[in-house]
Amino acid sequence: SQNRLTLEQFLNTQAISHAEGLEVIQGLTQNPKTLPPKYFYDSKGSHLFEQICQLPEYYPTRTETAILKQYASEIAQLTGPCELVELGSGSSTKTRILLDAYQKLEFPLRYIPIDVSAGMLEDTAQKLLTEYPSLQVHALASTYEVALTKLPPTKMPTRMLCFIGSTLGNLDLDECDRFFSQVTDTLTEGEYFLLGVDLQKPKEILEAAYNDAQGITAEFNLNLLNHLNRRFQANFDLSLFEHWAFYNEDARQIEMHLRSLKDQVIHLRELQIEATFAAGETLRTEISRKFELQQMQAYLQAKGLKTLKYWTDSRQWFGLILAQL
Ligand code: AVJ
Repeated sequence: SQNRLTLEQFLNTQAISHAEGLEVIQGLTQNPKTLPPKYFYDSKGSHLFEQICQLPEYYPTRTETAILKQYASEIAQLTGPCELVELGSGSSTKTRILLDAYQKLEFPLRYIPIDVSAGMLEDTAQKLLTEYPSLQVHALASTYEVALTKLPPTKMPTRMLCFIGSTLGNLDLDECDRFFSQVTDTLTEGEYFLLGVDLQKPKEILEAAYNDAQGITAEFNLNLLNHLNRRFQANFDLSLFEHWAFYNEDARQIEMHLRSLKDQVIHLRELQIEATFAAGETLRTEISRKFELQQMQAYLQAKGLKTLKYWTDSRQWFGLILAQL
């Protein structure tokens, strides 16, 4: 299977480490403190996220999976043979549903998974190669911003860029605008974009999904501090912070924060900075925006991506949109 796998790493280059160092300094010294959610996904964080996807309260994965199972063959028929490029591929569990559909139509299979967790990326790629004997994988260990500038040349008639799992919800409006500019610069006319988005729904359902009874989401949130400790030689004590997640109804977004339980000063040796937390002060680790299908289509349209078809579940909890540049 060796010649069917290419793995490229764009994470620990000097330029990227430098940029991320600046990003963390900025995030921890500003008021309010925030960090991008990509820092959740060290290898432990990626595994905790896989556990989150199985939680009874966490409906998005289950709901999107059901939509994909129902409509994957329709998607494959609409696009015809194409390369699947996926941003934030993780364990590629939902992608297998798409691969199965393309395989069933006897289309050649080529997959370009992109993920910030290099360990998860490589393990997943190896598994996929044994599960799909004709599959070619070109994996990129990278953030999606960098990956979009480093995509390998297309080897098939067309491409579909998959951004499923409502990862888009992690981006604020400015980041979203910049992201779509990059997407439309990267794709060529006629290529496809598959988007999965979590939809607006009552607050109680949303808040339960981010405050699970088993405390896995809390562990996932707190693990970001472990990641920072290792990566930047910091001294966060996880027992001195608590998980806090709520639905901000005005902004239509879940917010996840880590709240300091006391006044404390954190040292980040690698960055040569100190971050001061007052008791009760929070570090926002993630926003997870909740969308409206019509609005999202109008937004995509304004970005030059026209919706070919969209699908949802019977409760309209999650949406899947197939668009074309
Ligand atoms: C992977 C960004 C879609 O926002 O629901 C799950 C991440 N955070 N539980 C989400 C997450 C807390 C997830 N996304």
